[in-house]
Amino acid sequence: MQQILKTLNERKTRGQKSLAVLIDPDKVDDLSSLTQLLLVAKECYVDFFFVGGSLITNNNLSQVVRTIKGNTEIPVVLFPGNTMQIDIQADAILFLSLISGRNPDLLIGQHVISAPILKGSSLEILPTGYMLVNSESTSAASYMSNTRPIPPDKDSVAACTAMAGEMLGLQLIYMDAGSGSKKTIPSRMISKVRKSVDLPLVIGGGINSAEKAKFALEAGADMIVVGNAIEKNPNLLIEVSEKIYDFNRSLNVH
Ligand code: 1GP
Repeated sequence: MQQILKTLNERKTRGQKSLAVLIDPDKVDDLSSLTQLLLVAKECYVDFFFVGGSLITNNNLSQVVRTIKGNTEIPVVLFPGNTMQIDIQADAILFLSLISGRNPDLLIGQHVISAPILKGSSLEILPTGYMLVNSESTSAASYMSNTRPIPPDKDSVAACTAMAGEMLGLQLIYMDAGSGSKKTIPSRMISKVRKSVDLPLVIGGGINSAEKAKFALEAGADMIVVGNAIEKNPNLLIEVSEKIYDFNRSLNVH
């Protein structure tokens, strides 16, 4: 059953915002700091954990997923950098089609490889139009994907890309400035994409303050993803989740 997708669509209809915390297994050096973060997350309004990264050089994806599942009820969504980042203990997987790029392997190739494993699993599949937006063509995601991101001033390109993704049947649009990016996705571009498609819109990359989270939410993000900055400052999780809470409280749906 497409429970997460259903939830996201219902929330979008109500204008309710969601927060996803990204855990990059490559940056989890010791599980005690992860457990600490999970304690904070349980007290905050965290809706999802995204787990994944451009490159996982250690072997602890499975352990990270198990630790989250063992300590919280918050759903775990895989955000895989490649087909090796599949763990069936998770609840769902972003089945990413990198529609901002022109690398066939990331538009269909990796999907073919992972399809039989995913089909045989109980993971909820979330078909996602993934769009990299960045002025630096040297971000880890751009380099690893061998694609050029959409330039941040090309709002129409972003809107048409999202529209095409929607027409192809994708169920979510995820616009990402890249982990740790100095610049977030411009509000103007978020608004333009928001007006162009009816799908839930996920925004991430470089959100390192409550203020930036607020801008993305006001511009039309249904969900924001915060990773890098929380690794550096776990208190930020409290501040960002308060912004989500404020938004949702004004709708009377928190
Ligand atoms: C990166 O969108 C995610 O793919 C989150 O970005 O790590 O910069 O928060 P940050």
